[in-house]
Amino acid sequence: GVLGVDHVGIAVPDLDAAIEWYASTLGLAVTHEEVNEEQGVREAMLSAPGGIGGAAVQLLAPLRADSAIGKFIDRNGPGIQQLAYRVADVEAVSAALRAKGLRLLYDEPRRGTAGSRINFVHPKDAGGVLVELVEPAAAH
Ligand code: CMX
Repeated sequence: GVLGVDHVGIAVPDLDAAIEWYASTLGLAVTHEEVNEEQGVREAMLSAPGGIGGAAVQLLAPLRADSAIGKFIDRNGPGIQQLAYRVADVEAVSAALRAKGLRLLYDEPRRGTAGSRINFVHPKDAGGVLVELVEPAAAH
């Protein structure tokens, strides 16, 4: 099942500018940064140094205008784009949600941050929230 909230994903037009804003305004520091070509994003994970170790903030900047983040910013402007839950087994949770009639975006998990395996529930089947399921690489 779901283990907890892994991160909140925020769509930003410019990753470097957003990283600087979160550092200077809220004191958050980057713990991981990568480019995911398949998802069409440049992304960074942030957390509070010496903090409570809760969910991370994920900044997502589009690599292309026709990517999920590019389209999201086009339609809504920058803002919260997704809520990601950590799971131990993404296939098992995806199957359980499909059995409840929810639409999963992918038939098979795809590669997410840091080698994790991910899938998404369509926001129209989750109360208007794009829900990501994340199985961390270490758990597999
Ligand atoms: N949160 C809430 N609602 C959203 C949404 C979001 N992020 N994105 C779209 N919607 C809503 C739209 O407002 C629209 O609603 P209305 O019909 O009422 O206007 C509806 O969903 C559109 O749905 P759609 O036509 O099926 O799909 P879109 O072309 O808008 O794409 C989605 C939406 C979720 C399928 C697409 O963004 C997607 O495939 N996302 C998964 C991948 C992703 O987000 N990657 C980036 C992050 C990568 C990572 O985390 O590693």
